[in-house]
Amino acid sequence: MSAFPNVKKVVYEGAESTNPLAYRFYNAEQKVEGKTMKDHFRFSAAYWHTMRAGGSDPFGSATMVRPWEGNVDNVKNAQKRVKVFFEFLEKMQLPYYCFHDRDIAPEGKTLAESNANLDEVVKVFKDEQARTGAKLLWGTANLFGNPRYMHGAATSCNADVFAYAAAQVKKAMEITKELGGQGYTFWGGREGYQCIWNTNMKRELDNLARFMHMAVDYAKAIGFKGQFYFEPKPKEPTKHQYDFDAAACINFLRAYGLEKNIKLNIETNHATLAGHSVEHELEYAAHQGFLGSVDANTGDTLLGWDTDQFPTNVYETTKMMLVILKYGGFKTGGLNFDAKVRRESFEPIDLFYAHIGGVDAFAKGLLIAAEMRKSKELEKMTKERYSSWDNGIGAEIESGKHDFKSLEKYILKKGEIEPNNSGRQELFENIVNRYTF
Ligand code: XLS
Ligand code: NI
Ligand code: NI
Repeated sequence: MSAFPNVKKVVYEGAESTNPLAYRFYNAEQKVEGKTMKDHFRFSAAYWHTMRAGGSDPFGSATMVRPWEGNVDNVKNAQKRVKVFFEFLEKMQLPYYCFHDRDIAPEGKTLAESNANLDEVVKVFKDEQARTGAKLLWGTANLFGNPRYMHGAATSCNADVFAYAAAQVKKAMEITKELGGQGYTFWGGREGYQCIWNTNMKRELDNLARFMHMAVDYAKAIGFKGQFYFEPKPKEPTKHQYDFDAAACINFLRAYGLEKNIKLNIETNHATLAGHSVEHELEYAAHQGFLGSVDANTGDTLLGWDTDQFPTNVYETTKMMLVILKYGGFKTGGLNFDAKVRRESFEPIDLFYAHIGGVDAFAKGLLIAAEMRKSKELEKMTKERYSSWDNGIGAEIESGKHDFKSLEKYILKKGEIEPNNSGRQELFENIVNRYTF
């Protein structure tokens, strides 16, 4: 029984193709810089959006028509949904997926019931993984949906809530391990605050770190070898999320001794909400040694919230791929489409169009980035811009031979100086366009 009887496997047909259900640039086995496209991207679909987003918004209820959904969200219905998802992954040639515990199985009346529901559904995931070869990129726990998490989870003012969250993450890590998951992600959910008057910020942050240390310890205890990720996001749902951006997350991890165990999962729309670009966040995380994985989506410049749209902007994907290539590509992470179709795009076929657009935007971005790297044109111009550091006084400073006193002496002797050559920003931009169009 197929959920998508009218869709055949989506394959590469080349740039000239006008088939809306084909890839124009993504050719899984094609090698770029010595590695297949499949291995460069490690594309993943997000269970929460692809299977669970109904299209509701603050003004109206769900719009999506999903013929495979039953009337009640019970274990049987959840199991049926898993099969639909894997058919989708297969037809799209997506090798990975990600989930929250509560996306895949209904929450029960007690934790024990929720865990039992998970076990029943995980069985089907295991079978479908074996059948299709698709793999779990990372798992996570939903520590924000249930009203018990209204004040946060690990940063809750209530110790019982912290304990509940710990128990929930324990189980989420167990099923992630059972499914051979390659990572586990912490996204802050409600880890932040709305009002400073009623908030003990230090206590909340100390507890968040305590929580993550417990997770790291438990991974050791059960032999879970996957990579932990921390996902920055500056706002939504709380006014001040503690995981604001890459720099704030890295500071937190270092301050609490978690830097060896946790890397970052950078999301495009979260970067823009923080007032950064995604390439800034990627570059910042990567040069500090924290680039782990990417949640690929995009926001809308005219809307100020996390719209989680599919990425289609080739400029943006080119910039992202330039950073990812520069730092040697993904080791454990991948490109997870943390993106959903619009409320008005309510038919199942739209899930295909959306993911095809995202995949192809990245494939095209990779091809352009690789061309730019091959010619080294921009690299050379940037190197030239910093050339005063390559020898003479610059090289001496960088090798630690100077201090304020010796530099004063140097300048007194040298007299007035020239700042540098022109920054040539416009020329750089024109060169980028030459590769893009
Ligand atoms: C929400 C986050 C979330 C995480 C996983 O904005 O992006 O989807 O990726 O909890
Ligand atoms: Ni995300
Ligand atoms: Ni998001």
